[in-house]
Amino acid sequence: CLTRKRWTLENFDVGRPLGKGKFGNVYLARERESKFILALKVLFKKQLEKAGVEHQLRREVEIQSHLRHPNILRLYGYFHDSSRVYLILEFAPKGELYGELQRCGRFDERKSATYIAELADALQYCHSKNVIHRDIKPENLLLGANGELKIADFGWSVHTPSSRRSTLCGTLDYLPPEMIEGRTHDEKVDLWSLGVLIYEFLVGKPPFETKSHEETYRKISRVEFSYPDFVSTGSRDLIGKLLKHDPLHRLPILKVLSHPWVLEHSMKPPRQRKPTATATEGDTA
Ligand code: AK3
Repeated sequence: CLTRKRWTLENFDVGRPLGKGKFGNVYLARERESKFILALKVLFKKQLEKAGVEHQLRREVEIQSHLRHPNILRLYGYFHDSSRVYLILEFAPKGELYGELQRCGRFDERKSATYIAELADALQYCHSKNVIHRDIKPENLLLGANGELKIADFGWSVHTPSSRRSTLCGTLDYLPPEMIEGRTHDEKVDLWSLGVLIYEFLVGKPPFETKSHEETYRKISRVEFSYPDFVSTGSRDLIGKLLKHDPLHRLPILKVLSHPWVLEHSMKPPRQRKPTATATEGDTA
């Protein structure tokens, strides 16, 4: 049982590092008593204080404790010692989607549409609980044992609506106009990021990527991007309907799930379908 118990580092055997981050690394770990395999993210209190993000971490833990979805990485709990905070996380055996994209260069339509369907399903669930992730990008997407997508790192997530202007650190590539311009925003920011991701899966790089922050900023606020020839009409239609400057004009998340390009190429079976009398295990037809 990973809940209602006080954890300390003594409870875990810590193994190899799985990844490095700005505030600390994540390690493979095993709970000694149950032998349960998990991931342990170590964050340094000094660095969290210096960056003034302790409230975000508290919010992440609070938000994550209410989320249960096959495509959202579980955060089981946390503990701390004098210098560090530890997040007890579900282990994603196939690692970061970012790494897979680097290896492949870009994904075919089948793989892209499958990931997008999983992502849209998870986001639809988050939005139904008034949670927006706000930091959807390949680095924050992990892969489960069967290659299924898992959204991770809710460190930037909030309850809607939000007008918070926390300092934007890192890349602007996945952020919508209303966020880079510091306006109020809602769950429709994740729709924009979804559009950026479909493009990146299919092309191998995000649509507004440039060498400079300023140039990327300008391209985002003008929604200035183009498609290589090999990008299909169907995927262009979906990307175009998500990368709209006005958040109200973006395709709603449920319509992403039922978009013809997603339905045609996704390998993910539609959810919430009950088995019928004619579709049982023995059937081969
Ligand atoms: C396999 N990798 C919040 C703040 C600052 C599981 C950080 C694997 C992995 C894995 C977070 C996170 C994360 C999940 C994924 C960890 F204060 N939740 S990171 C790489 N490979 N399996 N997990 N990686 C703050 F601003 F809020 C810094 C966070 N939060 O990092 N949360």
